[in-house]
Amino acid sequence: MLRFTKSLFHQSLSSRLILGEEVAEALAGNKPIVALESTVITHGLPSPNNLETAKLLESTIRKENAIPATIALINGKIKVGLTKSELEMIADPKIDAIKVSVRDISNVLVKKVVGGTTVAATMRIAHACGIRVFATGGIGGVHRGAEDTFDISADLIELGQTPVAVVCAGAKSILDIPKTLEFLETHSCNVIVYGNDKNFPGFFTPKTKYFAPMNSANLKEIAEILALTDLLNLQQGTLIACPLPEKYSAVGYEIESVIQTAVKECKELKISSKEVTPFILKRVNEMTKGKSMETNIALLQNNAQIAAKIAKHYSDLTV
Ligand code: PSU
Repeated sequence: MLRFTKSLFHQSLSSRLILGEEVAEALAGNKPIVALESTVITHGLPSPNNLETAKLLESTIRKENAIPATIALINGKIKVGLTKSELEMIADPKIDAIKVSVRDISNVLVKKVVGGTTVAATMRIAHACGIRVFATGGIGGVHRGAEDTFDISADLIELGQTPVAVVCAGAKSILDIPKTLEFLETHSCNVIVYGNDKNFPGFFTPKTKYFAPMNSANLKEIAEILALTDLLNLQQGTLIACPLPEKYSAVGYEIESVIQTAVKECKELKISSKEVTPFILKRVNEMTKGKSMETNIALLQNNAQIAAKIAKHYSDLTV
């Protein structure tokens, strides 16, 4: 639901929104497709790990016989399904990409610069193209202290209104998880934990003490929920929260304590708004000597694989 006006749509949407060849073919043939965001490449991971991870996620999705569609803004165009050289370009720190949420899409297009799309912007663009499933690491949420700062990610607004399934590992404990879940509930986002219990995952930790309303260990059942959401025209996002695989969980709990230090530093340095998440990710990675990044990459890959399986079930159900 990119809300271009009608005249703008006729004049230039097709020249602004460029589908990669494979993505266009997959959409036409109702083949499984998984959207991927690009803020994680431009701002979430350091170079060269960012490019390696972007390629790894695409190949993980292909192994499951689905088509990856990495989304980014490049020189005035919205690109859905990047070429190898476009992927390399956005991953290059010299490009100095902008972090693009929905608010920023038009600005970055007019300026003809490079933008890494957040969960919110990626959802909006994926939906405009007809892509139902999207894989990422973690979502933005309600920041701690939001009662004073009002710092709430636009990801949550989008999750309330755009019918795209976001497969993630929950939200980091840099966020206020109970408030994030409350906000999602208020905005009618359907939150499902993948697995045998309802504990919402905390990104580096497989379980928090907070609960989602629903869990399912059956990916076909999750795809059925998506298809039913379409049928009933519910216009809501679905957040599919996948706990970090068990073998990484010990490290996950260790990283968790470091996060608390990084949050404190962030406050002391008065870092705010969209700079908060990139700052904390960088500091946590430094303090854990790269362990947080390894875990981050492992969970991104896990989510991409699960998303591809859901996309496959969904395309089987909607032929
Ligand atoms: N959480 C992570 N890594 C990330 C992000 C979140 O662990 O890279 C990115 C995602 O793109 C998410 C965005 O959509 O940060 C949220 O930013 P903000 O809180 O400024 O809306």
